[in-house]
Amino acid sequence: MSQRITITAALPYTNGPIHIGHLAGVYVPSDIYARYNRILGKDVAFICGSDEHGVPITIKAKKEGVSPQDIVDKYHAIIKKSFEDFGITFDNYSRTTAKIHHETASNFFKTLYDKGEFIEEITEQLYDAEAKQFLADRFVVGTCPKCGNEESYGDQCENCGTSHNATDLINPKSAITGATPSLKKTKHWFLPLDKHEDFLKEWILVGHKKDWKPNVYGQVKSWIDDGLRPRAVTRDLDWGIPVPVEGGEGKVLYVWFDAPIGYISSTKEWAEREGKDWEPYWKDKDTKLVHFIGKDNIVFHCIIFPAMLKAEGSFILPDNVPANEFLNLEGNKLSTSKNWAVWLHEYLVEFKDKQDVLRYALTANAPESKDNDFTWKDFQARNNNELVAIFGNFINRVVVLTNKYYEGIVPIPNDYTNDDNEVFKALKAYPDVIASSIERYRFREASQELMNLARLGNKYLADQEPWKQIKEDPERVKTIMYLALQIAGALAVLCEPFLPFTSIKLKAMLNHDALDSNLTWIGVGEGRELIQANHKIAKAELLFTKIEDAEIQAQLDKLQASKAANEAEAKLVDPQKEEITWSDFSKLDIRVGTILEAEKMPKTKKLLVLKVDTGIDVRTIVSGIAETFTAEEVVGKKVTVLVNLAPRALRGVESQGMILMTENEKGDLVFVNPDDTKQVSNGLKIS
Ligand code: B3M
Ligand code: ZN
Repeated sequence: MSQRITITAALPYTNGPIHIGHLAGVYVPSDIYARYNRILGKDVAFICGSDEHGVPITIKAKKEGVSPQDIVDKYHAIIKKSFEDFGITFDNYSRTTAKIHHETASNFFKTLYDKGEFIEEITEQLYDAEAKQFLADRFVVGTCPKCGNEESYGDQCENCGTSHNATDLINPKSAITGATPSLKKTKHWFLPLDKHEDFLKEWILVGHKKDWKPNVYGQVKSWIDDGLRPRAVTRDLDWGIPVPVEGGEGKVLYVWFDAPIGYISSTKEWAEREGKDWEPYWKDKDTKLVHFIGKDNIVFHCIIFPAMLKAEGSFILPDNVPANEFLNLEGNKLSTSKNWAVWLHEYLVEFKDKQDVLRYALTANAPESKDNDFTWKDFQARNNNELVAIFGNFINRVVVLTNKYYEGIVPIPNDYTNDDNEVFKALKAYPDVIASSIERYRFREASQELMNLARLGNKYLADQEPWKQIKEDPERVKTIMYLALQIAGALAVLCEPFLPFTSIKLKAMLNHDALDSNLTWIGVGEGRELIQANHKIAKAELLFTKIEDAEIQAQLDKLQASKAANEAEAKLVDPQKEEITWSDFSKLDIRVGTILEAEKMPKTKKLLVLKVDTGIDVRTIVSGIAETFTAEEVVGKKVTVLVNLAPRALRGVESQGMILMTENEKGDLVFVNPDDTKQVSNGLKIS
């Protein structure tokens, strides 16, 4: 029986579409791992689904004036499609609103309850009297007791990753009304993490010291060293899985209690569909369980979920939790609310059929051991200098020349030279080299080894120059082309986990279906004949195409526009100025006026010199509006004028007042006009 591996990828929250950060951090590495293990014939269950409970979804629904169900239906469909489009090969993609999940999570809770694994306690929780609701999780924001971040959520600080209780926050404020919450008594069930401390220490700090990534191990160790405390696993909310025990009416399971159980229910759903038994995938101690997550999820997967599984008693624990750090975009943190992101569904419109390019760029630059930056320039370079110039160029030469010299029929090789033997030897080593990196969750390294194999092929052709030798020594060229075809075959197989769409295309070019079964990962490593002499390959097709500067510039412009919109929005919501008295206000003399004349101030970009009828007099006002308006278009305009502002000289012209203006989101100036539909005479006071 082949080894069984259960691979889970963090369930994305369905409160928005997904972006490159999600792909780089979790879904591409887990997909590489799943594909690789399937290629080796392992019994893989690659599991994911939408995380459809939790406060972020309720908040989004409130904002849009729709129901939480509407929100999760919408984003579940978008996210699922993005995964399919990028070739993420989940065996099952479920959702936590599914009936099977509600039942599974509910039963899990009941089992722990019946076993006496919870503490039931009435405690004081944060309450917003105005909104008439308890403030759990993201409904409350305050200062993190550990790192001082002023925008920590009730259950977790996104700055330092600490998971805490909402009542631990310093200066808590309701995210709904902004009010300072009061305390109100309510009953909840707590998982006593302190009770599991010894087991967690033994299991992780002793058992996984060597094989877990240092960033994961370090975080877990620091939490354990800080001391673990009971954590509430229920909430006073109305969106979620109802608490299934007496006294649980009106309460739901904490989203981080139900979500990881989602891995189990998704496995069940898959097994039912496939006619399999789900239990060995979660209960057989020979099964290897691996959780792929982002670093903000470490505490839940390394402490809370294992404690739950242990308390339940019949489940295995993860063998590894290869969490990634964060990906930034062009030097700034990825942000959904600020639209600082590359959305997967938009990428595919702009870079049609270039899924593998993004997969490759994100893997080659994956945030495996530290936060990393995605830049469009790097993306372009990965495509143009590596995928096109090395991988694509090599394959194109091999396939074009084989067609040109031999009408696509693989030639029979002659004797090998020393160089040939060296290349054969190097080729044979690649499957193990790449496998070793993948097994250690070093996907960047693995992707670079794959590119090194393409480099080997490219260099071999460049050194041997078959296009020169074809006249003088056609027999030698047969050997060269035969060997180059073996490298092309190896690339077709070894690139599959990383570049699945390319692998399919390349296999089609090599007419893979008509080959015997040597062309496999194992076959390459054993030095078998991958592409036999006399086999006929197909015509060349381009695997990759160059990405032009203009395409990259368009992406940078798009980000620039997001930045400008954010800045404008930030301006719109400038905090209120210091309070003034009524008498302060009454000092301002604001009148209706009409611009009678306008001309550009010589040698300036911004200034117009205006003659304005204020009803009191006709006076000169110098106004910095020339970048938005021409002199002609402002003449005749009714405007609002502050008339008693002390005069001041601008470029030698005395300005006797100020025209009131504002700036829109795009940064254009806009007149604050008196209502033009009514007759307003010059000189009328504005108060
Ligand atoms: N939905 C958090 C996140 O998207 C969460 C993961 C759940 S995995 C069980 O970051
Ligand atoms: Zn913090």
